[in-house]
Amino acid sequence: MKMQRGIAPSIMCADPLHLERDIRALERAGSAYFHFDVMDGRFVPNFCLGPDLIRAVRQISGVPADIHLMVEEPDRHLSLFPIREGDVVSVHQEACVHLQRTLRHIRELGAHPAVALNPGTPLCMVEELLPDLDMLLLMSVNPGFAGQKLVPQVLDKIRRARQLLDRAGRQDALIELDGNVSPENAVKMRDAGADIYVAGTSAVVRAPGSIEENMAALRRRLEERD
Ligand code: S6P
Ligand code: MG
Repeated sequence: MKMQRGIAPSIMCADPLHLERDIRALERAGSAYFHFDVMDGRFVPNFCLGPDLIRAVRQISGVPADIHLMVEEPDRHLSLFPIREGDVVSVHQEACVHLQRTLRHIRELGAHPAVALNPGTPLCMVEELLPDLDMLLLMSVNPGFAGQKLVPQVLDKIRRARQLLDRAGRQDALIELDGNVSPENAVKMRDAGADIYVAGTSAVVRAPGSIEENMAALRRRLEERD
């Protein structure tokens, strides 16, 4: 199944006491993916979500999962996740010693393999692996917490990432942006070549306004061309 462009709301930002309500609203509002942040308290200084929560969400929704593993040695945990065809699983370059093997493992499990890069990690760290990945996840904040400010250098990095993928014949591979994706920043990210937008507290989930209104407003901004 081909990967799709669009908005991937961050489930970490949903209201844990009203998770089902938020999931249903996000599905109705046309989420391309649900973005699940998995944190181990080591690779990042926080803990968050896990396979059981993803499994529970899958019982009430068919929206594909976008699993962002912010964990050390992700290979040890991959088989715990309820992966379906069409899902995408991102591992951090900074957390993998044998990254090509990890990407192959993700593909064998039936998901699209993706590499996530911290704001400080240069694109050349994945240059050899462009044939093995279907998506690049460019972090626009340092991972670990919602509600942070954009690291502005990422905008130029998006442009260079697109060129790198195109030159390698990977026009089909997509670029996802994660962190402080406000409507204003999303437009700049789009102009630089972004395809998938992780929408958290800056735009959709736990932002002022209802989930439906916020998703519609973000989509309108992304579709407007000036
Ligand atoms: C951060 C995590 C993200 C957050 C997202 C929240 O480590 O990977 O996916 O959930 O950044 O959105 P916002 O708008 O609060 O930055
Ligand atoms: Mg994330």
